[in-house]
Amino acid sequence: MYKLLTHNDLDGVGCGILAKLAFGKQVKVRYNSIASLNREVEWFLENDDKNTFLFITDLSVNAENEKKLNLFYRSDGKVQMLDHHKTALHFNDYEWGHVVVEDEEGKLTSATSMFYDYLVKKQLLEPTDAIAEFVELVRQYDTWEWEKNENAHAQRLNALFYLISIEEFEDKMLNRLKTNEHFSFDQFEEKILDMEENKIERYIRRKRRELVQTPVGKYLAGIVYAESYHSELGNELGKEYPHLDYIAILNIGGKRLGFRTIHDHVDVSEVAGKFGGGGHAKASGSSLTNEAYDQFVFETFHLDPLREDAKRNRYNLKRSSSGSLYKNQMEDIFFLYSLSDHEWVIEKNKTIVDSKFESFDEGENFLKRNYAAWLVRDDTFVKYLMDGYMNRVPNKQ
Ligand SMILES: [Mn+2]
Repeated sequence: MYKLLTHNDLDGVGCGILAKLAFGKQVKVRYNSIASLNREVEWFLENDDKNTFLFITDLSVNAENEKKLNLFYRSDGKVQMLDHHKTALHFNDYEWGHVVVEDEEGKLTSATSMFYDYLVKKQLLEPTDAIAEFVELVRQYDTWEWEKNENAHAQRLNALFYLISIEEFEDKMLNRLKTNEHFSFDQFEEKILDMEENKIERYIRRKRRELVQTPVGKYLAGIVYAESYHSELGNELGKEYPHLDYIAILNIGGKRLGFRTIHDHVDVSEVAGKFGGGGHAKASGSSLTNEAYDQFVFETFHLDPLREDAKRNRYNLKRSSSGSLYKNQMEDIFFLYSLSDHEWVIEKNKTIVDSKFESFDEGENFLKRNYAAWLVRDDTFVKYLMDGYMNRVPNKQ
């Protein structure tokens, strides 16, 4: 018999699906949160048949269970742990531990991709195109590579995973991987995934109008309240407002705080660490502690949301040779234009600002970080130019 204890996210369940493909009825799979794994391991060591082969994937045990598992292994127990989290690397000190964050070719690993390689190498699973394609989608999702590769399939696989129960997802995938030559979604799935995507889009559009910005420590944070779709929301808002260092997503009911960034110069696991949380460089989270509440909720509640740049302009455009016009909440007017290729300047209320900028983007970044300014609509722009023109014509009074 085999037993698999694994994570309850897509990557963890991917391992469960592979285990069932390889061992069929010979494996018991239990999906766990980070917190429940240690209880399951203790139960296994106390109650399970000593001949059962234990796999642990995508999660790591606490120090106490680490010792117990090692004793179990040294007294001929069979255990194999496979993980890809940086924080688990010390398990490589054990013969039964195998932790790889990045493989020899420089490719980021996931638990599912590692478990697949393991099962194929041990000849416990016959490799097929369909399984390999499924494994790759899970890997891309879990490592965020799908984003860089714009692999919508990987994102949709994860969306499907959260739309149905784990059991239903398992059944669907097992059937598909056993019979199909290639991995794909069926028509019904495509339909509900389209509907889900539209729903997320509307949700994000609404949330975009609620975002406030504020400096927190050395960073400029965007803050938004949301209960769902955190990774999509964090990603979209991050791209929409690249002048923000990261997006903080507050779930007041759940007393949780999520952090997302699209920037390489920001490590949000560090930001979360300040509030007792953690995670990855691009995505992290923490509890909404009193300190976090003061910083992100109390201090920012009075702020007006960021205004979006005008989107349907024909004249007041970014990077335009005739300049781009911005405004802020205080009704200050900013005109950003270039003197030459690498020299951009800003006039604030018709007075030139001291700084010079190498590019349009640098100038706009300055405007948005310091003044939360937005690109105004064409009518305001035209009026601004007309006024400027009238002032320069002496006889027109
Ligand atoms: Mn994982």
